[in-house]
Amino acid sequence: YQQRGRLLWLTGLPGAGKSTLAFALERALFEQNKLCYVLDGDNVRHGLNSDLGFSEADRHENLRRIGEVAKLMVDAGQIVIAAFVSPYHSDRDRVRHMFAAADFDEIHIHCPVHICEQRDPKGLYAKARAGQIQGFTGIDAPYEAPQQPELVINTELLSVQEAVLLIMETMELNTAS
Ligand code: GGZ
Repeated sequence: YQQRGRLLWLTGLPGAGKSTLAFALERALFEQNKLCYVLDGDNVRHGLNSDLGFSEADRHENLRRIGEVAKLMVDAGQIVIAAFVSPYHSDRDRVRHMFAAADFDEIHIHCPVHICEQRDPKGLYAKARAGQIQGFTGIDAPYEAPQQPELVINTELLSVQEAVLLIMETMELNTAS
């Protein structure tokens, strides 16, 4: 079995399409017999990080732990796809610096906030607007867009299929190793 472990870090607003793309990418990689695994809020925040909320400090700790888990999985040879809002430069850069440059790619899943709010797949923007959730990213908590990501995917313009192909090509995931 030959595979280089690496981390693909998807960052973006809630509703931008991170998890959708992460799982579509995972499927495409499985089809090439690559070992990969998606880390996202649904499998991390309910277990490992169930003690954490969405304060700035808790987000830092959430992403610190995720970085450490991803590091172990990459060491074990996995392609890890991490899909987290990860709104602060500092957290993303800290994770970046845990990896060799060739093993880490930051992908900005970009979508204008008004489109994310229209999509509102979990109804959380509506709750934030109604004051039922405080500190919601994009409404009353900051999102610091990446300044030098390896790739920007605009999900307002690209289909899921187009986005997956662009990631696969840019990150050279179509090759055998
Ligand atoms: C942002 C929140 C919040 C607040 C709950 N702010 O669309 P979703 O639902 O599935 O994605 C969001 C997810 C964000 O968790 P992360 O672990 O990715 O965040 S971070 O990287 O900032 O630690 C959203 C939901 O959890 N959610 N409350 N206040 N997103």
